[in-house]
Amino acid sequence: MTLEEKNLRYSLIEEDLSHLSPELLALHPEGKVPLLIHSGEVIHESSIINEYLDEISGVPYLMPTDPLARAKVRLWTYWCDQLLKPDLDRFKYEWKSLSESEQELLKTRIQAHLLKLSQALEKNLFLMGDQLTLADIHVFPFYRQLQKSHPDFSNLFQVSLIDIWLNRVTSRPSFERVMRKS
Ligand SMILES: N[C@@H](CCC(=O)N[C@@H](CS)C(=O)NCC(=O)O)C(=O)O
Repeated sequence: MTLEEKNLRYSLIEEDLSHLSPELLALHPEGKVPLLIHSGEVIHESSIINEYLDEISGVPYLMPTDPLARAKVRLWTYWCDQLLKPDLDRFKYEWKSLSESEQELLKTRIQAHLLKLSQALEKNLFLMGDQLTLADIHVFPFYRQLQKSHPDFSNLFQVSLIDIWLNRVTSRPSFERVMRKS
C-alpha cells in the first residue's frame, strides 16, 4: 500500500507461507515477508521498508516532518508489533487451547488495544490526525484480521469508530490497486 500511495513502480512476488521458497530463505534471516529488494539491496521489517520507501521518494510523505510526530508514528508501529500482533496471533491460533482464565485475560488485553485505537480515532480521521501516515498503513491490517475473525467481544467501546477508520483506509484507491495485484 505504501508503494501505491507513493506511486512507485514495483513488481509483487507472493509467497506461500506454508512452503517458504528457497529464494526467500536465502534473502531473509527468518524467512518472513514482507521483504523489499531495491537496487540489489534487501530490506525487511515492514516498518523499516515503509520508512525507506517514504524517504527515497517524493510527495505525498507518509511520515510527518515534526520529530515528535515521527516518534509517535514509531510508537504506533512499536505498539502494533510488540503488543497487538502477539495478542492477535494468540487469539487466532491458540484460542481453543487456552484455559478459561487465559481466554479472559486475552480478551481483556484485546479490548484494551481496541480502546486505545478508538480513543485515537475519536477526534481524528486517521491515527495521527487528518492525514494518512505510516501509522495507519502499519496498524490497519491487524484490525482487519481481527474484524474478519468476528470475535464476540469486540463490540465494546467505540468499535464503530475503528470500523469507520478501517473503511476509510481500505476504500483508498491505493488499497484497491494493491489488492487487485495480489
Ligand atoms: N515484524 C515483521 C513481521 C513479519 C512476519 O511475521 N511476517 C509473517 C507474515 S505476516 C511471515 O512471514 N510469516 C511466515 C513465517 O513466520 O514463516 C514485519 O513487520 O515485517
